Amino acid sequence: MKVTVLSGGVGGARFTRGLLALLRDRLPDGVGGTTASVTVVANTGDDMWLHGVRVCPDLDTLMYTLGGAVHEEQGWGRRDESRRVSDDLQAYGLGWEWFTLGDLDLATHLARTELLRRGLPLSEVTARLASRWGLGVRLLPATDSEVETHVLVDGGSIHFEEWWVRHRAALPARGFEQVGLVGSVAAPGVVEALQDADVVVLPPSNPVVSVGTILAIPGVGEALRATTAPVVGVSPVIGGAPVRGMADACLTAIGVETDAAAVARHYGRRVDGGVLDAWLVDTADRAAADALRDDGWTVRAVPTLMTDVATTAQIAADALTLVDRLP
Ligand code: GDP
Ligand code: FO1
Ligand code: CA
Repeated sequence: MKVTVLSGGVGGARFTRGLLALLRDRLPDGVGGTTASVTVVANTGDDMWLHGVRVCPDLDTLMYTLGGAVHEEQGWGRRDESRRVSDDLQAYGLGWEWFTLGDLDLATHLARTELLRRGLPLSEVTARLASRWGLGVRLLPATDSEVETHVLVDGGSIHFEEWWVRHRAALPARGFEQVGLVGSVAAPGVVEALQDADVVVLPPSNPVVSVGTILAIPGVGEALRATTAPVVGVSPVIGGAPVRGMADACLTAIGVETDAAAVARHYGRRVDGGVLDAWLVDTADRAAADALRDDGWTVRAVPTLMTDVATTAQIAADALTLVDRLP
């Protein structure tokens, strides 16, 4: 049983943690053993160089969440974190003004940067970092190329993280641009993970700047459209709003309503040239489910709030059931 997940940070990481719990429960030989393997393709559009170190927020959120080290309430970064380095840098009048890099997190960025400077591609660096944590998944960056999401705002464009964290997505955005996209290629293993999968899952990640950016990498969207595996998505929008974060600002910027049915139609059905075969929405969105079903969609409404791992495992089970892939 091969499962491939296209993931952003917090939403995708929490979903994958539940998926792993489900597979461990249902497949006694264990995930990573003979019966199941999970590949997570992570968004790298949020990555940036910050004062000399390479920061990969979504890869790290996945690594810390699946490795049991995430700051649970925050959703990103390390638990039991401190800020001594950052604070001491401020004393020199330097430091990261609007982006907090904790001391333990900084070790990840330093290690990554060291390995990148030795000439290793990000995919190999990621495998090296991930090996420490025993994640139970193969973690792949969408691309080894530096493709960074920038936001088109009045007067120019800024890095996505500056828009999201510094401005809390409150600066009106006219759209998004993937700087470095031309000439970029999917990281080794990404296209194969889609081609060879038994099922592909679009978890409740940001459809625009997480999943959208992964799909924009040349070859990735094409591989998803062409795979023989069923593709099932879980709505990140519940009752007309994102569960956390400002994904509504991203959707508005590209002219998509913040609504579970609108997000599904934005992804599109594969029979119509889109990327989905089935769509799981929350019970709060039964009306959206009905409207989609009337249009021929395979859709179901279930509780989709990822409140704990067991509840999330049930969401993963519901997603796999919808495309007849529950092991
Ligand atoms: P980010 O990179 O940290 O922003 O994380 P992702 O791109 O993976 O996911 C962000 C999306 O996950 C947001 O749009 C949230 O609305 C959605 N999300 C977060 N928690 C939940 C949840 O419990 N249930 C559902 N359905 N969506 C969630
Ligand atoms: N999110 C914040 O809201 N503030 C931060 O200072 C911040 C720092 C940070 C450092 C490392 C990292 O891996 C993630 C970090 N995030 C921070 C979260 C994250 O970058 C964003 O919430 C997502 O990428 C949005 O998609
Ligand atoms: Ca992100």
